[in-house]
Amino acid sequence: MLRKWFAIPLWQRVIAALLLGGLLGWLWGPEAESIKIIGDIFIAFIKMLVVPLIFFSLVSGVAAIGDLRKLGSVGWRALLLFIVSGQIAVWLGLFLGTVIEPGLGVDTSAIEMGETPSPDVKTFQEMILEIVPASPVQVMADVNVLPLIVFSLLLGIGILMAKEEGAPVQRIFDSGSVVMQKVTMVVMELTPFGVFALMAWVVGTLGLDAVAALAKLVGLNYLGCLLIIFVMYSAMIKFLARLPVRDFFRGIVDAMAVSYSTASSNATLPVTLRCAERNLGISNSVASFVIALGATINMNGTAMYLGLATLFGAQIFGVDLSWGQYFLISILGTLGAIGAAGIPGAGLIMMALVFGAVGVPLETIAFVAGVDRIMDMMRTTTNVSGDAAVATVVASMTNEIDRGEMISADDV
Ligand code: DAS
Repeated sequence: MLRKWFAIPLWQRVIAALLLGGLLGWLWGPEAESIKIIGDIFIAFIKMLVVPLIFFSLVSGVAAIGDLRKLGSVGWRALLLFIVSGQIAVWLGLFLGTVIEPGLGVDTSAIEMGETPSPDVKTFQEMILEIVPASPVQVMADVNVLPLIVFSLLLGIGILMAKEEGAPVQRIFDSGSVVMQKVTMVVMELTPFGVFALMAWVVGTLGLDAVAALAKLVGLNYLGCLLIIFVMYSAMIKFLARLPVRDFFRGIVDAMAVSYSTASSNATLPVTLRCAERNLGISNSVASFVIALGATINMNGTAMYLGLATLFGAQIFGVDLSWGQYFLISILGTLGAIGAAGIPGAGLIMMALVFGAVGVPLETIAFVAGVDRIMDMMRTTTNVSGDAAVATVVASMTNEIDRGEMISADDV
C-alpha cells in the first residue's frame, strides 16, 4: 500500500489532497477547523527548515564560486544580472498584487489569530543595524533571516578567501546542504496531509470566497511568471545576447519541462546544464559556473511570488502597507529568493521572512499552503529559465558561446 502511495508523483498526491480537502471543507463547514492541527504541524515543520536550509545552502553556494579571481568578467556580469532581474521580478509581483488585489473580499474574522507580528516600523538606522548579525547564534535562535543571510554570505566568502585551509569547512557545508535538502524532501512528503487539512479548514471556515481568492493568487502567480519568461528573458536574449529568442526557448524546453514537474531547481540542474551546453552552445566553464550558482541564488519566480504573496496576506488580513514597506518587501523578496534553496516548497518557507518584517500575519502561510505546489512548479520553471537566460547573455558577452552549436527552433 505504502509502495503504491509513494509511486504516485508528489504533485499529483498534493493536487488530489487539495481537491479532497476543499470538498471536505465545503461539506463539513467550520467544524473542519478540528483537523487544522494537521496543517499546523506541517507548517511547523516548514518553519523548522528555514534556518538550517538557508545557512547550509547559501554558504555552500557562495563557497562553490571557487576562486574569487574567477568571478572576473563572467561572475560580476552574472551577479549583476541576477540582482537586476530579481528586483524587476519582485516589483512585478508587487505591481500585480496592487493592481489586481487578489486578497480583497475574504472575511478572515473567523480565523483565530496567533501572535500577529506588529509591523517592524524601524528607523532606517535601526534597519541597517539589525542587518548586522551581532550574535549569529541569537540570529538563528530568533529565526532572524536577514542577518542570517548576511552571516551566511560572509561565511561563504571567508571560505573562498581561506582557499585550501577553508576546504574542510567547505566540505562540511557542501554535505550539510545536501543533507538539509534530503530533510526537506522528507518534510515535503507531509505536504498532501498538510494540504488536505489546511484546505478543509480554509474552505470550511472562510467559504468559497477563499477559494476564489486562492484561484486569483494562483492565476497571478502564473501570469507574473509567464511575463518574466516571455517578456523579460526574451528581451535579455534578443537585446543583450543578440540571439534568436525562439532558438533559446527551443534549446531549454527540456529543462522547463523537468523543472515544472519536479518543482526543484536543484533536481533540474543536470538537465539545465545539458541544455545550456548541447543546445545553446555555451562553454562548460560558463554554464557550470553561472547555472550552478543561479540554481542557488537566482530565483526570479520566487522573488516575484514573495512580493505578490505578501500583498495577498496583507489584503486578506486588512494590513495597510506603506511605500517604505513596499521597498522593504522588494529588498527582502530579493534576499529571500537568494536564501531559498532550489527545492520544492522553498518559496513557501521564505514567506515567513518577508511577512514578519512588514506585519503580515503568518497565518497567511497556512492559507496559501494548499495551492503552493501548483504555484511552485511555475516558479521553478521561471527560476530555471532565468538561470539559462543569464548564462546565455554572459556567454554571449564573453565570447563563450558557439553559435554554430545552437539548436534551431526549426529543428524537429
Ligand atoms: N521550488 C523552488 C525552486 O526549486 C522555487 C520556489 O519554491 O519558489 O526553484
